[in-house]
Amino acid sequence: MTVSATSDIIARAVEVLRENDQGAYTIPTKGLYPFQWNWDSCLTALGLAHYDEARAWTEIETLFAHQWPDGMVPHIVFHVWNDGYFPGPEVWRTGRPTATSGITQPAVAGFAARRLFDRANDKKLAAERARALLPKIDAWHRWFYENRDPKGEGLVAIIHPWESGRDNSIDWDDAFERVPTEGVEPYTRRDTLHADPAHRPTREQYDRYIWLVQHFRGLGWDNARLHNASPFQVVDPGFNAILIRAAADLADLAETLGETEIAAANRARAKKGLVAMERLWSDVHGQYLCLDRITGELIDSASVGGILPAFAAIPKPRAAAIAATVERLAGKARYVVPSHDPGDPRFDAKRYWRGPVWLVVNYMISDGLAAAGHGKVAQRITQSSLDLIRESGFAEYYDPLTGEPLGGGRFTWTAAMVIEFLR
Ligand code: 9WN
Repeated sequence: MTVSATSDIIARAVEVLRENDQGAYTIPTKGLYPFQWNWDSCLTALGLAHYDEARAWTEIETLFAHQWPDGMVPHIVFHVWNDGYFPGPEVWRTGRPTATSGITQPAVAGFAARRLFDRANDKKLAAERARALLPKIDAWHRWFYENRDPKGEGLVAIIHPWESGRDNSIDWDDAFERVPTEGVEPYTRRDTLHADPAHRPTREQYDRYIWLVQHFRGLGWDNARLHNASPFQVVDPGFNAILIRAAADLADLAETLGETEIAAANRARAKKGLVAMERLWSDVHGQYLCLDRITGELIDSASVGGILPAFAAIPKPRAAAIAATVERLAGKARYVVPSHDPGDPRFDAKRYWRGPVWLVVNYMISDGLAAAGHGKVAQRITQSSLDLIRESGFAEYYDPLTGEPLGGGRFTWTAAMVIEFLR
């Protein structure tokens, strides 16, 4: 790409970020998602840092200002009233001073904080802001292992598909069958007003999402009880790998800042998690798989959640096998990395997390593969991502076969990732 083409795309990406900036936090996109989302914000901070380092730190600080007393960082913060999204605060009813949801999302904050710090031009500012965030991110990591790994196995479970960030992935289908739909209070979806219903989760899936919310609400959002009381407990390799990478990054950052206790605790979490991840490996698929904690069985579903662990310091042969898997996928889809293997009959090129390409996931996979020495495959992922932007703009997700833009438009984290890819 020429220098002027690159600076033109960056300028357009910055425009998207500014458009969705609410001052101290950024919304994912107007209309569809009018609040602050957890992992969106942390990844968005990387894009913000490109033109305003202080504002980038604020993005993560605002999220952590709404951390729960037990350490959990909620997946949505409802800063201001807006009836454009369902389920809103009146459904969650978590009783927080500023309304929040009651579940969490992938723990990218530790990774983002370290990356912001490493790249900072203003090291004094970065050290100050990072030092204040360290104990908060550490408390979140501790929360995960205390509340979502009750037997101390080194792997945490999600108790709601929304926690994974990959809402309607094929990974959840079988486990989701156990979630009833009786007693779900009547509701009206808002997402289908903003995006094509054929590209969104189904009505039946929404019933189950809401059943779980009502169930947890009935337990007073007491995290000490929710894991064991949930009919849905899935150990997702992508989710765990992000937490492991974040723990390792937080350990490095803490060491640099002389916070040795935080460093040691996170180093230990990452080490234990990496060993435990081996249980999720599948030679047949050349990637990791989810584990259904209730049945104790691996879930036969080759989704991008099992490729995402390239983001963590997994063993070299595992990274090599994942690189080969991505190359294999590149033979089946014009744009990588599809969120599900197109060879699987359950693959759906346009429906949200059942096939489409998402740039945030591409970013994490290519970052990990590059670090593991698979620069060519990482480059291929970057190229696909940039081709999608050039051809289809800053969409929420894209059809991996045609490149068609899908879901919400003018999307914040897509724009932030483009800035990252072009660095
Ligand atoms: C539920 C905001 C979020 C992302 C998720 C994505 C989608 C929400 C929804 O949008 O989820 O959290 O209502 O569909 O799946 O990854 O964080 O962009």
